[in-house]
Amino acid sequence: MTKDVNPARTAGGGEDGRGTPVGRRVVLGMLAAGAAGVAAAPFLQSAYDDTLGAAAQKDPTGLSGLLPGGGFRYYSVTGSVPEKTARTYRLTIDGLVRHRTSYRLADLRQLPQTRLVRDVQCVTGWRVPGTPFEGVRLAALLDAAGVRPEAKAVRFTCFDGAYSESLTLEQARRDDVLVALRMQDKPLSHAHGGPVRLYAAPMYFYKSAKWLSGITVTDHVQPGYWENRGYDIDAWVGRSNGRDDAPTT
Ligand SMILES: Nc1nc2c(c(=O)[nH]1)N[C@H]1C(S)=C(S)[C@@H](COP(=O)(O)O)O[C@H]1N2
Ligand SMILES: [Mo]
Repeated sequence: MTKDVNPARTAGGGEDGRGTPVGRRVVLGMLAAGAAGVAAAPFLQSAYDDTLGAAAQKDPTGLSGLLPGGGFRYYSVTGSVPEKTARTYRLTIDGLVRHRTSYRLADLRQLPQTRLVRDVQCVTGWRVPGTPFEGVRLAALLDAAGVRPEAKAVRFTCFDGAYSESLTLEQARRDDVLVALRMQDKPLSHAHGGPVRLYAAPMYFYKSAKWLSGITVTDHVQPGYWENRGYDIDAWVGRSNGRDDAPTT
């Protein structure tokens, strides 16, 4: 088993905010500059790099303390995310399926629910042991949609308008991959990606796309947001380029 740090991760930037001016650094710049900072964010990023770098890596948004159930860090690659309610939320399943489907929250709640209790592991090192997640098996939604024979992968999109993730079809059909409606035995809060997020239990938490709005069945894996920035596509905990022994950032 190797734990090589992918060169792209350190040289090209990563979830821990080093390197390329993307993601959390941009968020930091926007927080520092307010709404007017959106267009100028890449510039502000470098300006704030040195002065706020250390603090940014501890808590890039300053919101961690607001999250219930200590130990979690709030992550969003965008500055703010609209809230969706049971009335406005939709999850669309499309692509290489026989039946394009749109679920409301109530529809998802009526399907059989699976509860898993596993450790949450972020690729930057923090971990939250024994966290219950509950929701519908992704495999059940794929079966209901009728996956076409040429399909190979699944792409996930989010109503934050920026994040995406991917799984192979084989991974997506595992029984420990959920379209999660509950976390820690409560409805998923907005901060944790509610009302619905992906939960890919055996993989680093960046696979678990928050604010899930689209599931598209595809004929090849389309790398997700962090994967385009150097993280492994197959994000098995302990077997990919995440450092599960890394100090908490
Ligand atoms: N839409 C979206 N999903 C996302 C992210 C994000 O920035 N946007 N960050 C990922 C990462 S890196 C982690 S560690 C977890 C954090 O989940 P939390 O905010 O509930 O702790 O969400 C993952 N899913
Ligand atoms: Mo993460």
